[in-house]
Amino acid sequence: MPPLPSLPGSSKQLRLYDTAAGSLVPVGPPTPGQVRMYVCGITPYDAAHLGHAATYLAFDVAQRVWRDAGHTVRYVQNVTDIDDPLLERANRDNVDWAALASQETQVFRDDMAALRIIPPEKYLGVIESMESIAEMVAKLLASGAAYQLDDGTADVYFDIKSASDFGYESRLDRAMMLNLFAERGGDAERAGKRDALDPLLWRGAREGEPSWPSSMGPGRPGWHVECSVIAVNELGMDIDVQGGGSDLLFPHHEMSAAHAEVAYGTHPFAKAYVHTGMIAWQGEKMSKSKGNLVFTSDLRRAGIDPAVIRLALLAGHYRANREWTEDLLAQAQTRLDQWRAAVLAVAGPDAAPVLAQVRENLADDLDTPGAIAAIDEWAFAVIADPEPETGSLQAPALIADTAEALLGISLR
Ligand code: 5CA
Ligand code: ZN
Repeated sequence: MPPLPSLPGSSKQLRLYDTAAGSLVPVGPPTPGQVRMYVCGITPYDAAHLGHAATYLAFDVAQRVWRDAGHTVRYVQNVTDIDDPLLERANRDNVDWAALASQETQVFRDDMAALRIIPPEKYLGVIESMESIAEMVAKLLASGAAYQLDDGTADVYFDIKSASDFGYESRLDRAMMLNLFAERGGDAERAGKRDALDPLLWRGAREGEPSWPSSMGPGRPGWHVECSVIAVNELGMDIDVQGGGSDLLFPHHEMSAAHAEVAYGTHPFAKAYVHTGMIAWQGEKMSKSKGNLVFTSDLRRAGIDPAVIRLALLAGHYRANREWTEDLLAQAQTRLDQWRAAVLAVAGPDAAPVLAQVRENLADDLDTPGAIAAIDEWAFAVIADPEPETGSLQAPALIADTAEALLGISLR
């Protein structure tokens, strides 16, 4: 748990862009209470890259705003510790898939800690949640919302027509859904499915693949159902935020919400569906499958202060698709040096308006560039006039606390 200084006053109600509504919506109660958030975790077949870091940072800033508003935050994340990409990588590299998963999960957790990301109360793996996942699939099967293929595989699919308002989260047309489904692991062409978009819920055991017992027969879960089960088991339905990168909107988040809504007969799965933009490098989305990656752990090993990485990523808005550059890192280093130098001053311009501005910016859909600009302005004023005749003696400490509590940047 990173240090979280308390600040005078409090943040106002956070507004975030909800993909399902297509607009900003208030998230969390208007007065101090509880916020429940589920964010999709990593598939640990490779080290975490800066795209992952950017996504978890966005939800970290949200959590900081909620805490500053006086809320308690219940936050859970899964770990996709069994899935096709993990098995494929383990096979390619001739390593044990379970060892690979636990090793990369540890690197990820260390990265998150170094970046001062407030950890979720639980990281839950698919394997440790297997019994509940199998129960959920069995329940969907028993209710007729899922069906088992009779081609000898015993694979189970979710019938998307059982979800009365399927598509409400992503609001895409069918052609677009089919495109994304094919691009992101779906099997539209599979014979025997009721609808090409029906997603896999349970994959019957295959030769050479790990499997777990269930009432459907031995096998392992499809991807989307793990997040429905882990989220609902830990946090219940009608959570405040389901979060992740924009690459998860369809089919993953749409399907996770639909599974849970159909299984529990209540609606919605989440009050707000929040999606971060994609970090690109060398012109293309950073992705494990493409291999154009900058790893957080490599930057750390090269001696780069994690606060610089954090500041570099926060310099862009979380919803914008944006390019990672060396320049971004250099600018963040300069900024951090300036901020650290400025808070060493004996006095500075009143910091209360800066805190108010940072809060205003962050409550407005996490405008971190705006919040950073507010602190820049204060720091430039101090650097321009380090020995002001009038100035607040409390200001440097309040600026340091503001940066630490709300942006996770330690200036001391
Ligand atoms: N385990 C699943 C979710 S259940 C998964 O998508 N894992 S992941 O390792 O591929 O991605 C973890 C998170 O990082 C997801 O929220 C994903 O949307 C996000 N992410 C992946 N690549 C990028 C990127 N280039 N920029 C921003 N976020 C990204
Ligand atoms: Zn997920």
